[in-house]
Amino acid sequence: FSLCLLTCSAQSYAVDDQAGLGRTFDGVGGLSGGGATSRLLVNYAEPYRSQILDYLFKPNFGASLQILKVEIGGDAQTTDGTEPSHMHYENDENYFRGYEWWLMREAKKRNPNITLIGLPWAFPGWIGRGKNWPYDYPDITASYVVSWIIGAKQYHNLEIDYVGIWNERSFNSKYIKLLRYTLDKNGLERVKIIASDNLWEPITLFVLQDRELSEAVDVLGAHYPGTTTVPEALKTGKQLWSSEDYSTFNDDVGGGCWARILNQNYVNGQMTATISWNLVASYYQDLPFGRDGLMTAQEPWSGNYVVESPIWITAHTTQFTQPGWKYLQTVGHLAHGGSYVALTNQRGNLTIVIETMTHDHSVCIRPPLLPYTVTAQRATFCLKGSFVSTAEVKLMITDPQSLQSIVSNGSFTLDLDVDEVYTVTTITTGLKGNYPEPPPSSPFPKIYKDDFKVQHPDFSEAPDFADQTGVFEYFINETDPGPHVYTLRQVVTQRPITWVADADQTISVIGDYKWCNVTVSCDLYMEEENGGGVFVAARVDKGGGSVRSARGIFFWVFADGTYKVTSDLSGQSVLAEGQSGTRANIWNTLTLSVKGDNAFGELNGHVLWKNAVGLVPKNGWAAIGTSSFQLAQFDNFAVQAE
Ligand code: 147
Repeated sequence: FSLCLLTCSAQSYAVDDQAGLGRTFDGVGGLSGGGATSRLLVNYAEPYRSQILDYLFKPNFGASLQILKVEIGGDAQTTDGTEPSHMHYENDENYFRGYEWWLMREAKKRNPNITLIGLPWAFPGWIGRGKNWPYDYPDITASYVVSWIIGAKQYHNLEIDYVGIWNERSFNSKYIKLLRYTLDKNGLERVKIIASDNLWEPITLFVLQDRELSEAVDVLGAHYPGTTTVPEALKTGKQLWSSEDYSTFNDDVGGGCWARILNQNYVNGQMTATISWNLVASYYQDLPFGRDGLMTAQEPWSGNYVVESPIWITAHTTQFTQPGWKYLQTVGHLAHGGSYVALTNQRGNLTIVIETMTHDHSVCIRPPLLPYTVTAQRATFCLKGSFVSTAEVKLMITDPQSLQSIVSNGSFTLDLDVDEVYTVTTITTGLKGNYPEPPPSSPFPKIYKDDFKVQHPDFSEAPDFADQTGVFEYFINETDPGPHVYTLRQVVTQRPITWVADADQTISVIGDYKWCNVTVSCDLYMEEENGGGVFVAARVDKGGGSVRSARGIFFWVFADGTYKVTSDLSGQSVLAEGQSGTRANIWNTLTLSVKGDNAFGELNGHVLWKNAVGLVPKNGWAAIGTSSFQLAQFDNFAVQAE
């Protein structure tokens, strides 16, 4: 080794397994949900939809993700919308709602080895028997979650590998043990439990103090850990994961954030998996956390999507490793800033990932990043232990075409620039996948119609509607004699166990946030005689966690024979009101026309009110909804925007 020792002057780093190896690598992943972050993806036409999925999941092509984590829909608002539960009601079970099943199947199709994780953010109201809390009846909650796992296998042949507790909310030891017991009782011993998808504490203390809890929990998952862990977490001996991270605008700085944490979550925090919130930014960009995904696919109407830098940052690790590989103990920081990790499959393959991200080029949304400096530097890596004989180490610097053998005399030297990622590996299958440019970006169509007449819809939700409270599903009125056999129906009848403050009304938004002058019309059918109420709206200015305070122009009719025009979803700021003669169990057509400071509303073709617009937002989405958690149907939705 004398030659190497000679070369290993100044800044040199050993790549060595003589003292044993480090932890087992569990993978890099993306998170769909928490919530509704893939909503618009499903409405892309082929071939674009498959191309997007290839960039995310296809091995040796793009991000080549090793983990897919999804939300177990709970009928409630969970950041960018609601996701439907497989059990809206206690006696209801349906494993074909929403798009997470489909997404998991598509991921598995491309990578049969991908690790699948499910985690609830919210639960349907019946789980808490009316209380906004999932742990009073832990047996109900456990069987509800296990049903989802059984349904995944039974209806989609999907084996869920890990399940979580309650995203960023309280955990409960009794519930976690019961969940373990219920899994085992159903033959799901192989399904592992992650806890608690929040901070390192207090779950770590609970695990250290409770033997039975410790036996139930397989992985400690922390969110946005800022690349560090706590000594107690290490003491548990559990795998440590950053089970949600990133959430940063996906420009080059977002890519820098992702590169830095992918390496340093292990270097600083011994974390062996990192999962990006979110997988793909497929929700209206004006909803919260616009474009915080590994790539952007938010225009199904145009087919445009953008493969952003985090995709290629991910590839630097995922295309040259597999879950089950071991980190080496010889990982760390570089002398002039940046970090390196090394992984091996213990059968001769070696991958080294080096990142040199500067502070300003790698700030993540959270936590705050203390100042530090990185400068260009020369680094020599000395191969030792079983890697001495690793003759063929190839170098990849962003562009895999530059593959070349760089090792000589058991070491290699790189001149590292700043804000770069370098992969040095024995793996030769890496590829920068590529499809022809997708169609150019264009705004949501100004004229849009949906009669919801689909006999066998692929998805339970109508294209481009983004539910913000409640769940709107395709529905078939078997007995309807007339034109309303195929409708869209709001189906959440009880306030869910919420994750954020859902509205007291239900609402689904659609269209272009920039819309100002617009006519929205829809046929509406109240199923509730007492307290029934439905609306169409324009210029709706908010969704996500602040949906309760959404403003706009809301035109309501009620089953008690009245109508109302309000500038808010909560119905407090009344612009006009009066008699409409409307009642439940018949269809009414509402038309809302807004132009500048003028507006008018029609009921069944007759003007009911006009010029009632006070202080309302200048622009926003179109929307439909109900005045409370109640059943109601919608048909022949139409928008015409200027
Ligand atoms: C996370 C949620 O788990 C995701 O569903 C999504 O909302 C994501 C958006 O960034 O954020 O929740 C967090 C919210 C706040 C903090 C951390 C995570 N925080 O303030 O540290």
